[in-house]
Amino acid sequence: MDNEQLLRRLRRPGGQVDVVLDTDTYNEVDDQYALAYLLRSEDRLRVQAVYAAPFSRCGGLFASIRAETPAEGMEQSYKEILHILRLCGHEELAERVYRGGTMYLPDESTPVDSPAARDLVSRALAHTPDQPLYVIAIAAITNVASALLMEPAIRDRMVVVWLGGHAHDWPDTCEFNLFQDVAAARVVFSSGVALVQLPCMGVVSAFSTTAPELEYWLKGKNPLCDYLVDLTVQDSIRNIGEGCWSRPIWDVTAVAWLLGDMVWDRTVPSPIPQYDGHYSFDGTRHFIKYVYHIQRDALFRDLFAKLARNT
Ligand SMILES: [Ca+2]
Repeated sequence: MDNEQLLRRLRRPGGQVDVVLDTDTYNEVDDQYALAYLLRSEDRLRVQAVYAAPFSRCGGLFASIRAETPAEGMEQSYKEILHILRLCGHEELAERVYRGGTMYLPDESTPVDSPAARDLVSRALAHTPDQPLYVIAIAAITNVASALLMEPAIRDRMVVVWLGGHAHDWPDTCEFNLFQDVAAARVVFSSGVALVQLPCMGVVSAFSTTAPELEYWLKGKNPLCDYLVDLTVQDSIRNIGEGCWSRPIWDVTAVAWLLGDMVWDRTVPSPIPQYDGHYSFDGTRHFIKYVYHIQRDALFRDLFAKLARNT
């Protein structure tokens, strides 16, 4: 696919589109918001399937993470997806929640087989270059990379919106989603798939909230909101401590890219994630969309309004 075709596919879609979500839902607190926001944006986004992604402490590299192994993290995420579906009144989607990989890619040519990767292959093949499947990926990108390795033809039938890595001018790229599975990130960034990157530190880090803000806008609105507020406050006190804290709700921004101009992007050559925690750059590489700014207030306004709804 040449750059002209890539840029055409990377235009933000108008109207309704088909979407799948790849999520390490139990990892932190933000995937839960992202899944609920996706479900409550039904006027624009038709949820086709939800995939549980692996996550883990990576041998102590990310010490506060709640799973020892990727298999444990994926299974916890699978259960949390079902929990959020119940809170959102979308139990009918439970049969389209799929377990993902139980390990990270062993190398850049060997996929990790899983029900999620297989479902992504078959769903993407059922779409077309003009009506692609939108893949919102908010975890280590193992499942998406595996699907691309299993069936390279899906490359031209999907758009991947991935939250991972740090800003390209950040001193390193030792970010959780990227650094757990660098091989998977390298597969996706080199595949030529239409890709939107939302970098964490330096860009999405602006999408932060606080306990008083969450309690003002969400507390007491409905069981979903009460769960999200309690989860965020308790987890923040456990990890950051009592007192003054703020916290990014990272993953919501990947859903928001599909919803309008709350997330601003520009065109850049695809960076090359390296195993040493840095990017390399080559100006002759194919294009991706790179997010450089989040309209923080507009996005929180839309998020809170949708979460606080009673249906
Ligand atoms: Ca996540």
